[in-house]
Parts: sequence; structure tokens; C-alpha cells
Amino acid sequence: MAKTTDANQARFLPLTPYREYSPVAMRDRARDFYSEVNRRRTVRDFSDRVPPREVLDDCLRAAGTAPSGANMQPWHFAVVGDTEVKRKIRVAAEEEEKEFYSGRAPQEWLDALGPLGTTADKSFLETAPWLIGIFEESYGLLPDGRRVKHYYARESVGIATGILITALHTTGLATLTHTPSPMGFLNEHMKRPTNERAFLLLVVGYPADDATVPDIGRKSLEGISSFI
Ligand code: IYR
Repeated sequence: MAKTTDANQARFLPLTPYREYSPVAMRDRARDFYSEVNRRRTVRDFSDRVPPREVLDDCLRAAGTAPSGANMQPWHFAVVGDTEVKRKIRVAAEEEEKEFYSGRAPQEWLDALGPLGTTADKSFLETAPWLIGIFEESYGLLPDGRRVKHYYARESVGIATGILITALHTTGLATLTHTPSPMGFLNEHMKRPTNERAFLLLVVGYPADDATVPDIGRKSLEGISSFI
């Protein structure tokens, strides 16, 4: 016999939070949202000023609203504000990056990074007030140690990360999506269990007063989409 889900387990509620807008309002909202996110730039020069903590809490709550495979919510956000832990993370990241920039990376990759002006210097890891280690729970763990399978964990964490970056930007904070490679050392410094895999390190804070960003552009609508 064909297997099916036990639909009796499903409970449904009316979609009360949904709001429909008039076409005019929709156009305005889409334009406004695009203008807002189009101002976002990845920042590498951070101030050491500490933003209000509640802002971070709400941005993390926003990230936690992301859709996920079978609603497993396979993410964990480990926030580091402690100076000493940040220093250790910087040291470990720079060790990896030095190897990356002086040998491990193929020339083609280094050429692609040229316009960004990135180097093995990761001083922002100490300057910025918060480092958020974003972890993907490859599988869940029940209190008795049994494993719970997760579905599309990477895709789910990617979506949650996008919402987090957008939420932080909207509140007036800058971010840097940093991917030291390999990132295994983050589990140790952020005290995360073995069922979690570091997805990326999000550097968060106010930009430095004299922050600059690379002069690079975005693809056009035609360059990123097609209507069939
Ligand atoms: N992880 C290195 C290299 C790097 C890789 C990519 I792909 C970037 O978009 C930027 C940098 C670093 O952080 O410098």
C-alpha cells in the first residue's frame, strides 16, 4: 500500500495575519523595499560602538521566522560579544586566511576577489561588537540522544540568513558575511555541538565613520531574471 502522511496530525488556523494591499500600495511598498535593501552594502570597516542589544534579539527573532524544510528550523545563531573570544576567533580565522591568500586559493579565485580588495587581515573580527556564528543543524538531537532527520537544512539556513541580514540592515546596522574556510574552529570557540556545522560568520555593528566600500555594481533585472 502507498505510504501517506497522517493528515490527522495536521491542525489548521485561519490566515489572520495576511494583509492584501491595493495595487497602488503594492507598487509603493515594492519600490520602497527595493530602495531600502538597495542601500545595503557589505562593510569591512566597523566601529567598536555597541548597538542596543534588543535590536539584535528582534533581528534574530525575524531570522527565526524563515521557512524551513518540514518546519525543522535547523538553525542556531551563536552571538559573541566577548573581547577575548573575538580575539581567538580572529587569530584562528587569520591563520586560515593567510594560507588561503598565499597558496591555497587558485589564481582564478584570487582574480575574482581583486575588485573587493580583501586580504588576510581580519581585524574587523575584533573591532565589531558582535560576531554571529550561524550554524546549520545537520540533524536534530532528542534529549535521549536519538537523531531527528532534517530536510533541506542548508537551503533553510540560507533563507534565515538572508532575513537576518535584511533585518539588521533595516535597523541601521551593517553586516559582513564572512566565510573563513574551513570554519570548523567556530564550533570550538562558540561551544556548538557536533550535529551543527558552521554556515557562515556574520559580523555585525555600526560602520566606522571613515568606512569605504568597493566600487562594484549589481546586475540589472534583465541580467538576473527571465519571464517565460
Ligand atoms: N574567505 C576569504 C576569501 C573570500 C572569499 C569570497 I567567495 C569572498 O566573497 C570574499 C572573501 C576572506 O574572507 O577574505
